[in-house]
Amino acid sequence: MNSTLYKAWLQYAPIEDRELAAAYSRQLGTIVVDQQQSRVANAAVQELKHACQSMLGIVPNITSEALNSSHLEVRIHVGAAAAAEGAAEGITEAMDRGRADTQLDPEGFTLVHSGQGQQEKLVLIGGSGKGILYGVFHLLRLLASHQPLTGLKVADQPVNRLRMINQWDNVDGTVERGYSGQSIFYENGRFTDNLERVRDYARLLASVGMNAISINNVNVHEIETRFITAEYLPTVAKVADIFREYGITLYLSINFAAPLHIGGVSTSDPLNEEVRQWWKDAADEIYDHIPDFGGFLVKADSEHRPGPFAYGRDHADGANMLAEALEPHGGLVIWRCFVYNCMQDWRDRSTDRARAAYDHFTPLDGRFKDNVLLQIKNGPMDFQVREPVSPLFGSMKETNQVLEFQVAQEYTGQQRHVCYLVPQWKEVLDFDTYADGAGSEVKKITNGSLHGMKYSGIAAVSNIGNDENWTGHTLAQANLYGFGRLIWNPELSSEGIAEEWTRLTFGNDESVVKTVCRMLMQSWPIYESYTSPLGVGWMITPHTHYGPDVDGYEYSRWGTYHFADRDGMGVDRTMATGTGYTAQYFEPNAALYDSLEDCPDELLLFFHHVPYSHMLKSGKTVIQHIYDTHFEGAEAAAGLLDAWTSLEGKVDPERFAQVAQRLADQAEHAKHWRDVINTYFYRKSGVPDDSGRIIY
Ligand code: GCW
Repeated sequence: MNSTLYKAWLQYAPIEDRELAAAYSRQLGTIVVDQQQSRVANAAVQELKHACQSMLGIVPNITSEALNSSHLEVRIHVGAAAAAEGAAEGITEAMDRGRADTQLDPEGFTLVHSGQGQQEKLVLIGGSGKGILYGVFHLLRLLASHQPLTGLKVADQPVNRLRMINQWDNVDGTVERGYSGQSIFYENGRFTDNLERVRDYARLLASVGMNAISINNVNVHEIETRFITAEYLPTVAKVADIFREYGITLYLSINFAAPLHIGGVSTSDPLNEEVRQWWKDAADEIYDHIPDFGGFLVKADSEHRPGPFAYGRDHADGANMLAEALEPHGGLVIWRCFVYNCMQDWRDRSTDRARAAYDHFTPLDGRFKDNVLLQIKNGPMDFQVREPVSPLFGSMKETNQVLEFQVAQEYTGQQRHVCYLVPQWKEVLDFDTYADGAGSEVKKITNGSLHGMKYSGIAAVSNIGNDENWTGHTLAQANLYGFGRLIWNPELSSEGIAEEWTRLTFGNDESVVKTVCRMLMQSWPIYESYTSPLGVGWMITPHTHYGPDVDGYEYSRWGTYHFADRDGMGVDRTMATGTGYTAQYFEPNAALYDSLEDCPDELLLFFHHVPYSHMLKSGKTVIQHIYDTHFEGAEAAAGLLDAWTSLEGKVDPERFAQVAQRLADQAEHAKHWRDVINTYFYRKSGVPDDSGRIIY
């Protein structure tokens, strides 16, 4: 496929500016590669070659001979100081960033320009083939956004070690919480024969620095349980090989009850010797096929999935058993903390789903093996449009932690509404947990620095499928792009990432760049304003999670309540009168959230039950806030369509029409949200709107 929709941010659009194109052609016309290139570095050079053909109309000459005329030199330099080698001027200075010192990280690179005229030289040095790969994509970003290479002096390396994407793809071809068509990996109960699209996905992921993928849903069904057996491993190995070429390590989600279901063992008890041996044999078999296999992603004792609880064991017992099997091969166990009681009675006020992960896991701190990482969702509930940060971050000082985001917009408009999530993720990463006093931000936990952890990182649920544009909504591509870029370096700004993506995706017309960036930056606040107010969450249609249904989950067993009655709404999670959830935070966060006066407005109803007349810091009552934000939000959604419409003729017709259609649907659906929410709360409270607008 060759459409603009398909190419996403790897458009490699021809560069019309002749002078610029001539300079790039001179600088990149010859590529000198050193003799012992790695396979990943080769893939990078091929990408560069392909991009040069597309952007500049030239086919770079690739050689291993040293040259005196202008060229790009690409080489790997393992371990030792690049500066000491005198490889490129000014390198030490350029490397003075992030975790960098004069040692070149295996995933890091330096890219330095020197000389002029026919003697120009660009030198790209990677700490390994992966460094070269990331360096090439950096270079290509510069080209696509028309930035000069002259005087360039870059040194970069990822801040987070594990940068992972989780596919929730099922072998029947469906994708759990997928909003972009069917799986690109599977169809009709088997792996797809055409892996070209998987290769292009690997390119997209690598281009933003991702280095790990799990390729099947965490809810592991019957056939998928067998992926770790000789029956499927040769095929899994083929997929692993494609990702390997782009520096991406493959993981599988496993079924904790596999020994029982497919192993002929009568139990899956993690302390049973036969079970332990079964997992060891399974691991040996996997590594015979995939020597660099990453490890297992595990959802256990969660939403009816099997786990150690069935045998009276705890999650450390379960995770450690798997870790022991993977350990001799260098594999990791990524164990999810999304564990809660999903069979709660709404009348039971003592059980609080928000408390669950912390209550389950903090007592186990220090008991997990070195190669176990706990994967924790960003918030204590489930990827709502607004939630506080999970209090588990920083609370387990002897346990490797991975943060889990959801790029798929399950609760944020399902890629039918535009909702650029990078600003939300940035708030999470910048959140100060105070685990070790001020300055204990979540980003220092994901990069391992706060507690000196061996393994750590960030994962996210993917938003792609086999729709031509990958993500259903073309603007949702920005979330996948943004996830990769932000976790490479959490110091990047949301605006900066939006701008990069827009230039790469739609070109450099300044009015397009400005308009699209503004739309993206407005989109999360807009979505929040016409959906669920003040951090209360949910209020969506059960199961599908799309569209408003205020009481949809109110009397159900999922633990997701707003407790609205005629007097007020919100969940009391305070220490004195509520569930005590606020006490799971370190001070001063605990006191901040616990206090009705100090709790930030946007999270008020997450932490407190208040009357509709409660005055917010904004100077409005809760009920008036609900009315105002819903009227304004629906209007702002219509404004997004207007903004996009102004770009007609500046964006290619295919993508213009695709986005216009989605924005039109969003504007309509936002009105629906507005009316359902306003009517509900008007009927409940009996309080009229100050401005006398129509509420049905
Ligand atoms: O968000 C909820 C989803 C489930 C999902 C679960 C999880 C994969 O609604 O579809 O299951 O979270 O994260 O495990």
